[in-house]
Amino acid sequence: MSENQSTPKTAPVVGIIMGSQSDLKVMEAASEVLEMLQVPYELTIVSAHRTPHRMFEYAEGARKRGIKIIIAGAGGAAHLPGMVASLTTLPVIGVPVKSSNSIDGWDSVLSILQMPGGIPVATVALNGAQNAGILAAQILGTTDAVVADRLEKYRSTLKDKVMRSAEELRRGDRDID
Ligand code: RP5
Repeated sequence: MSENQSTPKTAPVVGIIMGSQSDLKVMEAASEVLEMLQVPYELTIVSAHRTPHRMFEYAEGARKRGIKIIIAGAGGAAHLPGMVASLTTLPVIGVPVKSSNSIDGWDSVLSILQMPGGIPVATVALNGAQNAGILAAQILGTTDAVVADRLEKYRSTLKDKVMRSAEELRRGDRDID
């Protein structure tokens, strides 16, 4: 299966898939964080309901193609992450998307979260694609010291930002809208 591979140019180790083009505005947060951490990924659309055979092909072929972790996002009757998890022993991170066919987002969350014993999906928050990307990098970081180091640096930037905001507040530099 040929996939739309984004930067960086080396072979992808994370597969980002989503049920519809309409999920992209949420799911691109996962690709942005992987780009920042220089983790090669691929990104494509695989619908559990509209392209079930493509889903089988993707999930069953992913490991052979060098993918180590799959991030799968879907909304409403969000069966993609769970079904992909049932077809591979690669770790699957599920992103519930609040989509056009979601009632309130809980439908997406529960469809992905409540997996039966034996077939786990690591479910992040509603629209939590950024954390899905970070979690994928953290899993890679268990065996890749370079990625682990980039994650440490990223964490430092988060801490620095909080400390800067706290200092601005202390000095009374707070913006008032
Ligand atoms: C799900 O249905 C997709 O993951 C998407 O979140 C939702 C709506 O899809 P579209 O009708 O916008 O294509 O399968």
